[in-house]
Amino acid sequence: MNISAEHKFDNEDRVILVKRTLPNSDPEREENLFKELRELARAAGYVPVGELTQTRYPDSRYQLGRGKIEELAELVRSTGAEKVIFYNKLSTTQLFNISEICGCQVIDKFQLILEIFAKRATTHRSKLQVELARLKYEVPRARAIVSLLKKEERAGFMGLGDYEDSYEHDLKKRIARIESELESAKKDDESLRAFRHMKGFSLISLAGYTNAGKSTLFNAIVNESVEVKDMLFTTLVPMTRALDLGGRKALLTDTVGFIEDLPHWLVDAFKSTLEEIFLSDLILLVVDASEKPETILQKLSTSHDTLWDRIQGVPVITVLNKTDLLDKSELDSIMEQIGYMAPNPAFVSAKEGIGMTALKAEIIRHLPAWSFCPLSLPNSEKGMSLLSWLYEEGIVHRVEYGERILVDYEARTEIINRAQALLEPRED
Ligand SMILES: Nc1nc2c(ncn2[C@@H]2O[C@H](COP(=O)(O)OP(=O)(O)OP(=O)(O)O)[C@@H](O)[C@H]2O)c(=O)[nH]1
Ligand SMILES: [Mg+2]
Repeated sequence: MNISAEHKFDNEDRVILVKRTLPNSDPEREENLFKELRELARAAGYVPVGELTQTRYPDSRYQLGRGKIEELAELVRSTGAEKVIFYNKLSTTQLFNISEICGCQVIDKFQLILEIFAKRATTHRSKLQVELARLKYEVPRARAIVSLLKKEERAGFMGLGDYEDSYEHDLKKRIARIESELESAKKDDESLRAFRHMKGFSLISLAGYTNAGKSTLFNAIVNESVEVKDMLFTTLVPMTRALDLGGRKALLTDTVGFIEDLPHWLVDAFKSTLEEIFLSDLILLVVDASEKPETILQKLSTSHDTLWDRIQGVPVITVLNKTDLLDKSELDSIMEQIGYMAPNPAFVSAKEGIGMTALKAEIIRHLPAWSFCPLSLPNSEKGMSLLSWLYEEGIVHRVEYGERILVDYEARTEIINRAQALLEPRED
């Protein structure tokens, strides 16, 4: 595998990917699951330098057979890998034994997913949620780790009984603290959205499965657009760029990819990393058009299920990406099969920059309409609170305090309509 020029990871740790497969399992499905592991490792910023699989029932001490583990240890040595990533869930005993033999850190798929979420969590709330999932994953292991160390009679672990209690106690205390912090964190994120709207930005996010090409499309759109220099946003949310789209200011955000078959304890953390999407004015749902139509359909349907209950009224543009890998008749055949779920998709190749002009026009067309309007508010406590709401939702160009408060105001049309409706009874 070429690990030189084309990869630009911020992590670059070399890893070995490992999967144990049950006898009699479907080889095509197994290959897809391994592919998913490669994509997850890539998404976390790792560079896979070796792969190992074995077909057998799980071994309670090593997950794989003892001989295979020796082979893995040799592979770690010869490639200089810094970490081993197992597709299979590992017990604490297995983690401990394998890392002893391989002489490096060992993690399983769930810890890998947690690492990805931790990297992608942008809001305070989503960071807390990811940390919470991590601590909860740790609790059942805490006791096991301590008893393993005891059994091995590690030096330096005197008074382990106390240590055991305090470690678990400490984890539980941290969990309780985060849970209570989460209660109040919601407000911060909502005020972040208000703050962006206040400066006249519409919020656009890129959603879709891992490997669909969201980040490539993100870069393609940024390259094709004029960037609005706004350091503040870039600092607040690293995966966000401020753009000028045909005179309209927008914040484009790349998000973490959807992942299939998440265990229930990871779902809250996952959804919290999607918070950016739920706060958006427009969603670009990116789909890899080079996959089989059945796969595309199934991914579209899972994406809709994930998004639907939280995004009522928010327009979604389905973007069929990687069209450079297909010819016209293949595209037609895909559309025949998936057209009912994505009636008017944008066809692009983010990599080749094809279809970008049409996509941009489509984006601009779907941005929530803004309008300009002079408003006259009563100069009272009620008027002042209405004014502060106006500040949150749009741009106050001019404000003049007199018998009434006169405001030159620009905002989403929906906000102007609401403001006018609130003012009407007082106009009589
Ligand atoms: N042929 C082709 N490959 C593409 C295109 N867009 C992206 N890719 C490739 O698809 C792979 C995944 O692209 P990314 O942009 O990293 O995908 P992503 O959706 O951001 O993935 P995650 O961040 O892991 O969720 C990369 O190898 C890209 O080079 C395209 O239009 N055509
Ligand atoms: Mg990406």
